[in-house]
Amino acid sequence: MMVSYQQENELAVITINNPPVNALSHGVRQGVFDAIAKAQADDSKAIVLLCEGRTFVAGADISEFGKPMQEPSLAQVNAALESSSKPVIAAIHGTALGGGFELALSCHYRCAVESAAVGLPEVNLGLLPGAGGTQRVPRLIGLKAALDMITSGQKIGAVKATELGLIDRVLDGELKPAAMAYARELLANGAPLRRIRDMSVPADGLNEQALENYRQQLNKRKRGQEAPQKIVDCIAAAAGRTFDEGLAFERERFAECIASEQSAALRHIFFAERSAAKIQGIGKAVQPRAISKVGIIGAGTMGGGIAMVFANAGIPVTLLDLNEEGLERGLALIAKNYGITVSKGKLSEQEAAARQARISGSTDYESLADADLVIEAVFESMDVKRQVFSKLDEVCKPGAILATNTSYLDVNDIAATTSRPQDVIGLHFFSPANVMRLLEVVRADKTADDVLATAMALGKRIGKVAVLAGVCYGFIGNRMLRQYGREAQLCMIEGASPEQIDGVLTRFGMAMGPLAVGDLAGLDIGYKARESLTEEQKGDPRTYCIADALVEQGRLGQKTGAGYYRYDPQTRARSSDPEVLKIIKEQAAKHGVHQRKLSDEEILDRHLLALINEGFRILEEGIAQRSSDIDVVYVYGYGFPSYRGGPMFHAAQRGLKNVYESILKLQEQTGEAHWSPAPLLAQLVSEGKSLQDWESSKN
Ligand code: 3H9
Repeated sequence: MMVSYQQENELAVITINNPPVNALSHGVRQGVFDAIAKAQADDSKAIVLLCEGRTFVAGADISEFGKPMQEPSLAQVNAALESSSKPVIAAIHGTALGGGFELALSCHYRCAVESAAVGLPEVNLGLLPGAGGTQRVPRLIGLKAALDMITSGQKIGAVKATELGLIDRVLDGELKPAAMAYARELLANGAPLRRIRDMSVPADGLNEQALENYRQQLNKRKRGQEAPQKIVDCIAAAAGRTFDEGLAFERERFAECIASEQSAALRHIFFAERSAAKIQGIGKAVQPRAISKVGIIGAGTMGGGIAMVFANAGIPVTLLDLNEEGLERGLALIAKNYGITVSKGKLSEQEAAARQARISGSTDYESLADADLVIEAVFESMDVKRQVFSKLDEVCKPGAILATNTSYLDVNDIAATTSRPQDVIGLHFFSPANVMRLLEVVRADKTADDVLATAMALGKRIGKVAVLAGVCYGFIGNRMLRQYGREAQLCMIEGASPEQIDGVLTRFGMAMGPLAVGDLAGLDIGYKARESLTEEQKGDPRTYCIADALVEQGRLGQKTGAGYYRYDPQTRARSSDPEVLKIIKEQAAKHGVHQRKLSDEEILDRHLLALINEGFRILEEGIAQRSSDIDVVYVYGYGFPSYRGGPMFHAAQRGLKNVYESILKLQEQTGEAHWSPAPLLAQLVSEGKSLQDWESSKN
């Protein structure tokens, strides 16, 4: 039974129990609807609505979206709650999210334990609150606060929510007894039926112009996304229309969102993120190892960032660098970063100090003897890594997990330098490590199952999205990035400017264009890496000659004020540079490339198809467990627009046949070997199968 009903003296209690998150599946909606009807007929005087398990209702059941809706709808349930002739009190613990919070808003009073939070996160799924949220919230807290809450999708803690007026009472003590006492208090005081639908929107001075400004800001913050603008439309409707008209307007906008490709993509990413945490063949029986002390080797930007990630999650860290000065610099940078967060008002001074205190510096490997996990983040050289791992093998306690943060090197080779390859794993963080959400967990041939299980659980604990990858050059993300970067270079030498290429890709929704990213990272990195390669290993000179020419003229990117672009020394504002176009032309002439005008469509297609084709190879080779994992890597690590669902989802939406034929066409036009379609893609197209068909037949 998903919903139970009991009468306890003058109070009726409706309890929802639909693990894991009490989503509003059909059974829950029906159960609450029936219970409300029952409560109208008995001699109870007030109704308390609460949930079993870890949380109040976390929203509509997302897995039911796209299927025919079975009545009663959430709107019908909410109307029944709000029309109840007896006061209904929602009692919240955990999180009341989306439809769950809308359910609570249809009650006459809301109380919550202090640790609870409420929110309307629909925007993260390309949706808007579709069961009255956009109409009831402004009536409670005003238009401006409603806009901020609903367009951000952020959760609001119980205390703050009470200050705002979203919750009426923060409860002391255990949920149910405290909520019952609150209900009895309301009864004793003759509290009225407080129906939000009957309230008017408080005036908060938000006029047409302010609304327009808000829209423009949103356009920047949520570039390319449809749902945020529709949320503004709905909230404006709350001010200008009757409650019922507003509800009808909201319902129509919700229907548009749910049918949109953007929402389908964002829902795909929601479930993709959750399935990424699961490793095929490793069940719940495999217990993760306990991690309560972590060592990090290398106090550079990466090591320092990783140290902050653990300190932020409450885990003590020893940051080791053999170079005393390097260590001091690293610790000072960490202190500076915390200082910046405090000055932005995002962290209290006290909390920042507590986090910083969790990081201690050391120059002695012996200080890692009792660490449960050590992550190496030193210079990307196999010799250096080998030295580090043999040292770790000497000093670390048995059972400690030894991880490398390498981006490209072979984790099997690194593991082989130790006497315990089963404990060695890749943990590939992305820069800046304390900001980027992706964590590639690299499984070497001998990595033990419980080490993998630990890495996935740890990923969640430190707020990262962990994705499993196999060993190959560049793992999932950087291996695909290489193909993408190649197209950026080729498009340039063939005649596209950096602005055109970056413009096309940012309009598609990428967080940054590939050349702006190059300037940010520093063009010298690739240059130095190429220095140690043979001509053959470097590959086609057309794919790096422009970058090399820029570096040789001292244009290393943002840090030298010039790279593919020129940067203002004060503001860092970017502008195009005719000098770069000259360099590109020279290189084209030198390599016998005939320059022409490239269309935006061609540029976009070549970049996306390069990613997708490599994605299929990665999938077929088993480097990624599933296509949705590749999407998660690209969305969380490489700025691919989440509202397009990642490269593989995008490929499926475009149609595999179309993708295949477009790649074939490029192969015919260019004669380039890199445009040979991935065998798996060719196979699926010839068999008329989808990625899903292939994945389910494999499992
Ligand atoms: C909405 O409400 C629309 C309405 O306005 C209008 C309707 C007309 N449905 O995240 P976890 C599953 S839109 C179905 O690992 P946590 C999840 O897939 C919705 N399933 O746990 C996972 O399954 P599995 C607005 C859901 O403790 C399991 O539950 N609400 C839903 O880290 C555990 O999830 C939201 O957007 C769902 N709504 O975090 C809230 N939610 O074990 C979405 C979760 O098979 N949910 N599952 O992998 C969340 O943000 C987090 O799940 C939550 C718990 C914070 C609740």
